[in-house]
Amino acid sequence: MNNNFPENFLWGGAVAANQCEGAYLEDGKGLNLIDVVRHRIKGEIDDKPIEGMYYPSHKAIDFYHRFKGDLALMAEMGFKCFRTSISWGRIFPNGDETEPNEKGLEFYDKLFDEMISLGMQPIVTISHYEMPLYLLDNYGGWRSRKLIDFYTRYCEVIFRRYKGKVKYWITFNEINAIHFNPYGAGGLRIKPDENKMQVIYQASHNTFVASSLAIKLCREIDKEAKIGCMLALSAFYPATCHPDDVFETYELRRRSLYYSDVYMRGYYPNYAKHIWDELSVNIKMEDGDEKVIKKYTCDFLAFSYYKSSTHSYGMPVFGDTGGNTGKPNPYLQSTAWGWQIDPKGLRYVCNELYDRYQKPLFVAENGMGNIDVVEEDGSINDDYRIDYISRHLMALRDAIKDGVDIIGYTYWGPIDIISAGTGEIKKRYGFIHVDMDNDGNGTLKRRKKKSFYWYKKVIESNGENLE
Ligand code: BGP
Repeated sequence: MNNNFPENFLWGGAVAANQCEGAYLEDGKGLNLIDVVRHRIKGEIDDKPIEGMYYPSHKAIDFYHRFKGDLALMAEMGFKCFRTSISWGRIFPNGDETEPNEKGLEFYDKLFDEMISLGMQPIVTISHYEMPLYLLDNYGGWRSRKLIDFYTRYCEVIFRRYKGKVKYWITFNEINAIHFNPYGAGGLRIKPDENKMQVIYQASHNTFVASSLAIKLCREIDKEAKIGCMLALSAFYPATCHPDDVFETYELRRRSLYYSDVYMRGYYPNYAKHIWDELSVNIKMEDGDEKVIKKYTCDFLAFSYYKSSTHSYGMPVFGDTGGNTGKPNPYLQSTAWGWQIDPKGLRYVCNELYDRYQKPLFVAENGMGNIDVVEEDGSINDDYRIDYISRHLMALRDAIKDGVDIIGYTYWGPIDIISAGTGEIKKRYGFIHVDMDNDGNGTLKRRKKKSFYWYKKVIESNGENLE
């Protein structure tokens, strides 16, 4: 078979600071919004950490202290890149200071230097479901325009500091997830008597301006670096061919593409006004906002792809990222967490996005969360994960043959980490197992799974060997 992955294809894996680092108050770090979340799926969010309660992010998998060993394992698999995020609260503990925390900056110097010495390109998300808790408590998160100044100050500091080391930046993780995860993606606590959509769309506008100003800074500071956005863009299908299902699915899909349309094209799409009117949203813009958004668009579009969902007419929820809003797809199987496994959907989405923007795409997340069993001899035979990735990579190869420009693939969770959606570690994605349970007990010992050896071969063969 012909090898259709480009020569410099960026093979690797992706994690996020708040899901792996731990060391939640070390070296001057301030509390992050996730540091007061106990069990994410039950929505147990405290005002501040309560003594005796378990908060998964506090220790996570202790990547902060173990990153050298962990990165050595990634290098053993042959990673060409490693995607992680900077914890904003390590650099600006409260978020509104004028001077950064040197110790926090030093940590990422060490981390990026280590990656580079191992031959891995750092791909860095500036805000991955986090901000200093102080910004949420005192400014209301992204509902406040003041965040634009704090965020761009933070960007300027990290762009200057890591110039030449980081060549790929991502401004926000899954920014469209602000609709189903307003707390994590937008730092928003929405009161029951507020127009939720008003808050979300205004906060989104503030992030658009912030992102464009970050792109401006990045281009001024480091001409070599590329900077992009990142969206949750799993596939979204009508549950039937009934025209009502088809059209409403299309409309709901545009609630996500709204974000990439602004980021990639530099202006609000024609259908935006219709959405705002329908939801009684009135966006407050300042002079110059539209100009900035227009002038500084993204170099590439990164996205996460895990599954596909279906939608039936009349189910009024935010669709493509929040799960099925139609009947389960009878042609697909699901993971233990109910995520419908759909490799062809990845090819579909790659084509959909490339047709629309004609700019390079980056598959920044794709992976399978499952319960893994450690056998008596210590082995972990995760054939289901190998099968999942293998089929998704074949679909990606097909998308490349279709003519789509794809620059990289970072498998989500190359090492077991805390789940963003549920706070569990039992939902494991890794090629590397971490000995820890949902309550934080365990030795944290790292162990290679069968998929570790398999992914190594994939990279070695530049995607030729996918069986
Ligand atoms: C994405 C997030 C990640 C992540 C992944 C898997 O939405 O960007 O942070 O964890 O999904 O989700 P989960 O951890 O809920 O299984």
